[in-house]
Amino acid sequence: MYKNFVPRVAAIHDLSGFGRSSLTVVIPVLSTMGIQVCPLPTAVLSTHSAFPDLHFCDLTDDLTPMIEHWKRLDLHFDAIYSGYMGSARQIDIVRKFIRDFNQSGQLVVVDPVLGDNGKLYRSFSAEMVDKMKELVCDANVITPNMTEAALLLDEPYTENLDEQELKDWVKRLAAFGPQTVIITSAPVTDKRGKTSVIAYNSTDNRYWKVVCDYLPASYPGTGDAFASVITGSLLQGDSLPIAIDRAVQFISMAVRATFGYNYQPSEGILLEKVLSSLNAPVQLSSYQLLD
Ligand code: PXL
Repeated sequence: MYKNFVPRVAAIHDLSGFGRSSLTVVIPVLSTMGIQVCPLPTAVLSTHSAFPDLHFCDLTDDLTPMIEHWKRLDLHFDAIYSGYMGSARQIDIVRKFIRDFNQSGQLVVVDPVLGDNGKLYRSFSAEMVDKMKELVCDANVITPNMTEAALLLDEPYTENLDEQELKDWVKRLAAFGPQTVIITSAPVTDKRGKTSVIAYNSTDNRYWKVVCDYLPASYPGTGDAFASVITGSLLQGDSLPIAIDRAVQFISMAVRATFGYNYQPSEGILLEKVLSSLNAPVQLSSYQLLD
């Protein structure tokens, strides 16, 4: 069997030059965690899409020739990890990539990037939502935020779901195909000033929850950092609740490192200040098993 000396990930995300999202977050996080990142860029943008007047180069027509070259090189990937798509049409190409590069024991993480705070990201349409519903079927692990979970389930966006309803959402998302569903920015209706991550693994039928403090700020790219830590942690052999704990702690630390400055949130979390913490052993773990 083929073995990479360092775990290798095919990272199918856009490259946004400014604003700390997508590949400019995925690469440093996974490299710091000792994982080789091979980017397959879905688009090149001057900035992420929250800035006005950005320049956008769609790479849909370049993906297949790039993938064909990788096939000629007979590359093997321990994980395939996708995020922001440059077009809805790309999703069929990415699905074929997942089929063609499939190998046993491979991790397939799909972060179904569609929107945040109840809204679709600029430049996305209902067609992107429909295609994303197909892409999540091919994953082992998906990491939607509440907005994306609602869009995938055709539910209205709400911040008022209780724990039982959140358990229903993760289970319904697992019915699309992925064994593991992790919903971020999930509400904690019985505690003020808190937010949570809720997860479900269909192979052992267990639900997990990690609660953390909510700070009133929203930084683009935190979802990318979260899903990247999950990918790195699972590749390092961590259990699902430990992977979630590590990702929550990393994001909390990054948000706290950023929040105290008088700073434009659109520039993203100050990732560079906290990257090295990814090398520290898990210090304190706060996950709960839900009944
Ligand atoms: O963080 C998700 C993301 C990725 N890529 C681009 C984005 C966003 C969110 O705004 O605009 C281009």
